[in-house]
Parts: sequence; C-alpha cells; structure tokens
Amino acid sequence: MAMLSFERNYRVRGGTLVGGDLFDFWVGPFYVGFFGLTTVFFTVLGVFLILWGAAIGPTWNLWRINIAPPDLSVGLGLAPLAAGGLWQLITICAVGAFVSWALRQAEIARKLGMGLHVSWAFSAAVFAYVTLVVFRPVLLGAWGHGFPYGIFSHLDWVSNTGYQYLHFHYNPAHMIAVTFFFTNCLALAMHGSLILSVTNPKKGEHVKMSEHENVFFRDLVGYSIGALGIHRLGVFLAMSAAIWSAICIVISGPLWTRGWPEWWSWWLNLPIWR
Ligand code: 07D
Ligand code: 07D
Repeated sequence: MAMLSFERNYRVRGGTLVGGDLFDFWVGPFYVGFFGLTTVFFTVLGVFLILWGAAIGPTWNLWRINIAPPDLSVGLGLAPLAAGGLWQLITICAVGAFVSWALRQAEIARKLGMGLHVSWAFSAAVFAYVTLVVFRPVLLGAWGHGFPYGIFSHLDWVSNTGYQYLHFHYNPAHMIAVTFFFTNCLALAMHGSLILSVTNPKKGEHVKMSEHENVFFRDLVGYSIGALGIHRLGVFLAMSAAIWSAICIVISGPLWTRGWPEWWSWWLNLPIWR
C-alpha cells in the first residue's frame, strides 16, 4: 500500500507500553509493537482452534459450525477439548486478541500524542463480550452459561436466554441499552447526512462549513450541539449502548432469576395504589 509522503513524519519512536523500542517498527502500513504481535498470536491460535472444533464437529457449513461451551455440570472447571475445552481456549484467545487490539490502539495514540478515546470506546465492546463469556458465567458458577461460537448457534443462545426470563424486553437495563442503540443510530444518521449535505455539494457549487451546519440546526430546532459536541454525544451514546448491554445480561441470573415482567411488580406494589 502506498504511503503518503507526509505520513512518514508521523512514524515516530516511543509511546510503547511494553517492550520499549524492541517491537517499535512497522510492517508495510501496519504498526507492530508488542501488542501487534500478541494480537496476531491469539488470532492465529484462536482461528486454528475454531478450525479444529469445526473439523471434529458434524459440519463445515459456515453458518452451522458450532463450538459449544462445556456442559453446566463442569461448573468452573476445565473441560476435555472436544467437550467444551476448545471453547475455553478460544475464549482465552478471543479475550487476548481483543485486549491486545485495544492496547495497540492505545500505543499508537500515545505515539502520536493523541487521546486514548478510540481505545476506551473499543474497550466498551470488549467489556460486553467479557461480561457474556467470563463475568456472568463465573457469577453463575459454570462456563456453560457462556454463548456458543457459531453464527446461528449464538443466535439460538440469545433467543433461549431471552425466553428463560420470559420476556427479555421487560429487562429495564435492556430497555436502556436498546434506547441507546436506537438513539446512536438516529444521531449518526443526522450527523452523517448533515456533513454530506455541506461538504459534498453538486458540481460547481461551493463546499460549506460548520457555520452552515450550525445554522441549519438552529433554524430547525433552535439549537446546534456543535462540531465537538456531536462527537462527544456519539461516543457517549455508543459506549453507553455497550455498557448497558453488559449490565442487562449480567443482572439476568446473578441478580434476577425470575421472569423480567415480574420485576415490574414493584410498580403495582407502590403505596400510592393501595
Ligand atoms: C459490522 C464490524 C465487522 C464485524 C463482523 C463480524 C465473525 C464471526 C465466527 C464462523 C457489527 C465478523 C464475524 C468473525 C465468525 C465463526 C465461528 C460489527 C461490524 C462482520 N456476535 N449477533 C452477528 C458476533 C453476540 C446477535 C453477525 C461476534 C452476542 C444477533 C456476526 C460476537 C449477542 C445478530 C456476529 C457476537 C449477539 C448477530 C453480524 C462477539 C449480543 C444478528 C455482526 C465476539 C451482542 C447478526 C447471523 C455485526 C446475524 C449477528 C458476530 C456476540 C446477538 C456473525 C464476533 C452473544 C441478534 N453477530 N451477538 O455486523 O446476522 O456486528 O447473525 O461477541 O442478527 Mg452476534
Ligand atoms: C458483545 C460484541 C463484542 C465484539 C467484539 C469484537 C471480531 C473481529 C474481524 C471483521 C455488545 C469482535 C471482533 C471477532 C472481526 C474482522 C476482520 C457487543 C458485543 C469485542 N434486543 N438480548 C442485547 C435488542 C430481544 C437478549 C444487546 C433489540 C428479545 C439477550 C442489545 C431487540 C430477546 C441478550 C439488544 C432485542 C433478547 C440481548 C446486544 C428488538 C430474545 C444479550 C448488543 C428490537 C428472545 C445481549 C451484552 C450488545 C447483551 C442483548 C438489543 C430483542 C434477548 C441491547 C434492539 C426480546 C439474552 N439485545 N433480545 O450487547 O446485552 O452489543 O449482551 O427486539 O446477552 Mg436483546
């Protein structure tokens, strides 16, 4: 991949969290660093273990490959490879790769003297994943509560887990998470369309800038959040969506074991109705 001449100026030493100068180099356009190596290590090993799981499983159909966690009876122990052990090793590789990726993002940002915002934002997704396959299973006392690795099988897990609590939509934290996802989508649609509407004009017309963006929203709703504000809002909405997702699943089981609709009986039991 061609590198723009000015990009070379940004290939500066330092900023590494681990390894000092040892891994402080690039391969083509990619910064390596200690965490680049650990990302590749965990990803290659993880993909190999998924292929192993597929090979000993009943199908090579991509949609139906399924690597299941151990049976609930295994609890928090180690399982034989073909009976959930592969899932356990793949989980270690996935956590290793995702955390390495976040730390690589942090090293690159430090190198460039930037904020660590990207790293923190990605960490919210990693937190949701770790909640699903580590925190909640540990709190419930069995790795078998993690979700299986397979395109369709993980959908079955979501559906089954949802129905275990009768009607998952009544989970208040799920409501908040869903609301954040929807609001995030609305905000991105408005932001993306606004930027396109000013910076991508028809042939022969002038590009317009933030003045127009602000005036458009002031005329429309009396307020413009501004160029910095919309990005703050975006990160807040997106990270909140992932964090509330993690909350909604970690309270299902460890904190609330009955159907979620029943949780709302506190409302009917308020003294004002009596
Ligand atoms: C567009 C960025 C690119 C990433 C992509 C995903 C793999 C997996 C693995 C063959 C937005 C690449 C996929 C590497 C291949 C094997 C073993 C991100 C973009 C394109 N899901 N989920 C999908 C994952 C969970 C749910 C699709 C991962 C939870 C529902 C894809 C995880 C719950 C639906 C996928 C994960 C859940 C999906 C599209 C991890 C709650 C769908 C994803 C590591 C969060 C949709 C057939 C996408 C679908 C879908 C991947 C976790 C629910 C296969 C990697 C357990 C309801 N999930 N998912 O575009 O079509 O994400 O499924 O946590 O309807 Mg899922
Ligand atoms: C976990 C993904 C992390 C991904 C990472 C990166 C790679 C690399 C490489 C492409 C969190 C992976 C990267 C592998 C790829 C290349 C090169 C993201 C994660 C780290 N629900 N529900 C949610 C809705 C119902 C149920 C969350 C809507 C039903 C359960 C979200 C509806 C029942 C769980 C959400 C709906 C039910 C959830 C998911 C509508 C089923 C969860 C988003 C409109 C009968 C899950 C933490 C998320 C959760 C979750 C939305 C319906 C059950 C808020 C909109 C009523 C059991 N649901 N749901 O978490 O909270 O993203 O997980 O009906 O466990 Mg739900």
